[in-house]
Amino acid sequence: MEALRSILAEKIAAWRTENKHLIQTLGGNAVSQVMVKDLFRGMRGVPVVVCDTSRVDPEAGLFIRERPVNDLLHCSGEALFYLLCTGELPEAAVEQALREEIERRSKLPDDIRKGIEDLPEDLHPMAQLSIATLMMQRESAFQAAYGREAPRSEYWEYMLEDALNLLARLPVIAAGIYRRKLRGLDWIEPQAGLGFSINFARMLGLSNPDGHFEEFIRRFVVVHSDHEGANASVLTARITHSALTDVFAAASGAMNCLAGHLHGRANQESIQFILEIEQRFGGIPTEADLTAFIREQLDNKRIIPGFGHAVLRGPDPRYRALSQFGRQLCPDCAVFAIAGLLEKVVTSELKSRGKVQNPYPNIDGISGALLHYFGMTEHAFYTVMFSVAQSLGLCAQLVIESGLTAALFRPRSVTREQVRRLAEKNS
Ligand code: NMX
Ligand code: MLT
Repeated sequence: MEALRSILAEKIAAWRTENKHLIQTLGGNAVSQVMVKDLFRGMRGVPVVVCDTSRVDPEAGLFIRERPVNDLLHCSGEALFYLLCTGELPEAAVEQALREEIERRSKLPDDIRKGIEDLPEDLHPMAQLSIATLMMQRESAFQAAYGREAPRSEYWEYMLEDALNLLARLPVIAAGIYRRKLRGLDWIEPQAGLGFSINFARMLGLSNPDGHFEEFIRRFVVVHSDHEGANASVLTARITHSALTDVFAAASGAMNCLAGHLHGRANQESIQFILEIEQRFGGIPTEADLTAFIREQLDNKRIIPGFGHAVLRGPDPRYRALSQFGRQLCPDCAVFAIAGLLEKVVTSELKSRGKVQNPYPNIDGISGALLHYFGMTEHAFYTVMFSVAQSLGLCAQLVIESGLTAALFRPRSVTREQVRRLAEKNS
């Protein structure tokens, strides 16, 4: 922790200087143009925030601190968090110290545990996660520091404090929701020495044949940890934080957005779609039957969950990472086989129709098939899995951002009439 804090102090000082210089020397230059269509299409492609933790190349996919995501699949959650924050992988002793620091914080306060116990069972697990996360606000170090008028330049240190508490407790909370609310079983307490990903896997309490479930969760966490700063949920967190709120409020906001059908909830919908296919065809369909079914769905304007992307234009390397893992582990299991068949059929169908900008499966088109294979049959929980992993990148971005710009996010809206006038003037 001390190592992370001191390297962050150095880096944040250097990044502040770099930002100042960029604004002084190039502050008046354009980096992009906003077209009329962008205003009506979710600002696709328009840069709105700065983020160094990761970058998404439309063709090659995700790079975490300039390293291809699939080169990092072996990483622990702690090593990844350190990398996201600082740009460097930690030495073994530093990684261990960070793990121990996070483990020390993992005991869930009784009020939060009770709060989770009292949540209604029929509330979507993402709503439960968001509520439990927001409940942690009561102990926010950032809010306490703000209350005693700590200098603004120190805010990031309190955000880091809150971030470490969130990272320590979110896997416990998520696993508690899974066990208590979805399965009616007891909590499994965190165990020292295992680290973020493996502890999370263990607390879910699913079987772990030959260590494969834990190995899967390690990879799952890496591939879901970050996807630049402007995906809908992380941008929600950054906007929320920009009004000077804490990590818990920002993360809770991100969860509400990630729970959306077009975003993280696509993993839940993808497995439900796969099971619908399995049931309809009484097993794995032939390619011809599946093609006919997909054509019918697309003709009826159905969105195929787990396909397409707002930024990626080539295949998603995160999909490849998980599907390779599944190919080694369970090539013949029905859900995995149907996911593979869908990749072939849906991609070809979407390509031939020419409307979709990315015809390939995304991460959500495979992660659920593997969770299902491992016995997690409560599909509504899948987005929670995404959210726990995403907390690594989200926390890193919020800590860094609170040390740098920390400007209130406030772009402009324009009336339809202003759009018309401005666009005509600029034609
Ligand atoms: N199935 C059918 N039609 C699609 C799909 C799909 N999977 N993806 C895009 N389209 C349609 C889209 O509705 C649009 O039609 P229209 O012009 O009639 O409105 C057209 O293709 C062009 O869309 P794009 O510009 O390619 O995609 P856009 O940037 O608007 O949306 C997504 C990106 C991800 C929202 C969209 O591809 C989608 O809805 N996919 C399914 C949901 C999903 O898998 N989301 C997870 C994304 C990753 N994540 O983890 O968050
Ligand atoms: C993803 O992980 O693919 C997302 O968070 C969606 C995006 O990048 O827009």
